[in-house]
Amino acid sequence: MTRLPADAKWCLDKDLKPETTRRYRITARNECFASEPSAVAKATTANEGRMLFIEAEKGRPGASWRIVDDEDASGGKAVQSTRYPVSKMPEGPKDIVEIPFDWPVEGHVTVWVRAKPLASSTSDSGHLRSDDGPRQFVGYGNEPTYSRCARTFRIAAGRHALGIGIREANNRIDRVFITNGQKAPNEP
Ligand SMILES: [Ca+2]
Repeated sequence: MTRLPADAKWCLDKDLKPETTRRYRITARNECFASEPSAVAKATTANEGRMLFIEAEKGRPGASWRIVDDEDASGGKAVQSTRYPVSKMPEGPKDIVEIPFDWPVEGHVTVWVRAKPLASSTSDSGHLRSDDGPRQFVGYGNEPTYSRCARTFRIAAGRHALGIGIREANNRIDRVFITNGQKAPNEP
């Protein structure tokens, strides 16, 4: 039971779990009497979503990538592209960092890639794909600092492989964040 001031226009119910429906009824009271409870009002907290962080250097980098030390990267390491250019998602595995992951439910997932171009115009893009799906262009920002870009895929439940492809040399991929929720990652 929550008591509110007479002029209250709202009541915030904090610290609830995601995807939980709560039901509320309102009773107005004065010093002597209480009204009948109102009809039930329902509210459901948002789907926070599943979240998965994977270090790019823990994936399977093809021969056109190398693992580099980077103090700005999560885990102190990233993968850096070395081959330039390819205009399409490469056919073979050498130009791809393959990142396997398990996903328990069918549906849309947003994949956030934390990446850094070492030069603003010649290393600021790449490719991303899910399993054997179509490649998607990803821009890695204009500054030589880490930022995140996102693409959305629809996947089945089960084992998957995210493919990060080379489009330009000398960009660094630090980490990926996979979620079916609405939230962007709140950590590197
Ligand atoms: Ca990393």
